[in-house]
Amino acid sequence: MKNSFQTEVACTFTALLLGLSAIAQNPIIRTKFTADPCALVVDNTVYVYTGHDEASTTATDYVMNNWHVASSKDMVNWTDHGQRLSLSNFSWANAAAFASHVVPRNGKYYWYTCVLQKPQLGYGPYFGIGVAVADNPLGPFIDALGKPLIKDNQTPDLQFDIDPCVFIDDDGQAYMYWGNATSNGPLKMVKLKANMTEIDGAITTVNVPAFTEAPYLHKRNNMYYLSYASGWPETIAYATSNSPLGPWTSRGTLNGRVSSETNHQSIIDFKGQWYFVYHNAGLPTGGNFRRSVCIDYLYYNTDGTIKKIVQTTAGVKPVVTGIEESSETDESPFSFSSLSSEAILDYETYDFLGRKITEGMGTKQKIMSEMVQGTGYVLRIKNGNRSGIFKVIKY
Ligand code: FUB
Repeated sequence: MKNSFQTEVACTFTALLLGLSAIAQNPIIRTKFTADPCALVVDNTVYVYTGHDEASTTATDYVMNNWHVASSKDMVNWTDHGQRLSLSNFSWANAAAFASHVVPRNGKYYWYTCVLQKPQLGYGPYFGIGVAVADNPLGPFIDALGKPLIKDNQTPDLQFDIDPCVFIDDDGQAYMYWGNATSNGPLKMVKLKANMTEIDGAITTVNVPAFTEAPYLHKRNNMYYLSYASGWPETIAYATSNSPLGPWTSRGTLNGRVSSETNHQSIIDFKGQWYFVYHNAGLPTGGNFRRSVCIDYLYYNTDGTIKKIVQTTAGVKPVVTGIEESSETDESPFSFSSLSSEAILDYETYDFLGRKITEGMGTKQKIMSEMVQGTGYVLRIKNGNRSGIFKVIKY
């Protein structure tokens, strides 16, 4: 029989465990094994497109036959939309539904994949890159070409044409990056035509140190960031440039080792906060071929470089599900929603009867976190050239 001290310890321990499990958001998908995330923001929703690890606990290689999608409006509550694309969508595919990337253009969604090609088709013995297209983020997706966009034999110095990432610059030019270091394979890049299903010009080689696979390009404040899996076991390294064509300045490690040998990232800005979406082997019975998608915060230094990712099991906090905003005065030189997430604001909030509710200093995220969902506020930002009065409704 327990004495009262033992009972108290047991209760405290149980409460601690409940508390920990309540805040552990990583991995974000727990009902299956998912890998190689590509995150995409569409309006108020984040979609995460993943590969699907189906290998058994004793497997010594990947078993990947299809790709899945999950979505969230707050980065914490995820809806699993299940399988949305599979090897069977590509008549020329043989096996290995490896990493993929989705990009929207002209009201359509283009899902770039890499798969082993059927050898009898003469495209080369290894991987090709395919593209499927749909009218909305969840599909149905169909093979846009009926053949690879990039065939293995188009890149004699690259054995594994895998891990496509497509980036569309502000001027509308699309670029695709892909590659894998097997047999010293390099990182490749080619421009895409506006139809997103044809290459535009020659395939070139991109020079970055210790490239392994998983290139990902994003842009912030006119700086281009090329992150990629590096070394083995992999870390995520990154380089910066003032052009998507380079030259690239190496910036070191962005994400250290994870619990799987592979490391694969996607980087998004959702409602003014940057996120690092990646995979590890964090689920029970997880491993190198049984991976799981996680999300942690990504922060920039003032010089535009990125702070090393802090991997957590707690994950990220829920974001407000949306704001509606209207400017109340002509003195507002900016919109509240367009403010950078790092800007420190001196602010006051009032209800619509003019009664002050809160005041303080902090980021947009701090202000929004103090607002009750579904409520309207008058927000007065007081600092200098960022002063303005807004009507903000959190919904
Ligand atoms: O998931 C299969 C392969 O593992 C991907 O294509 C690579 O990026 C690595 O994560």
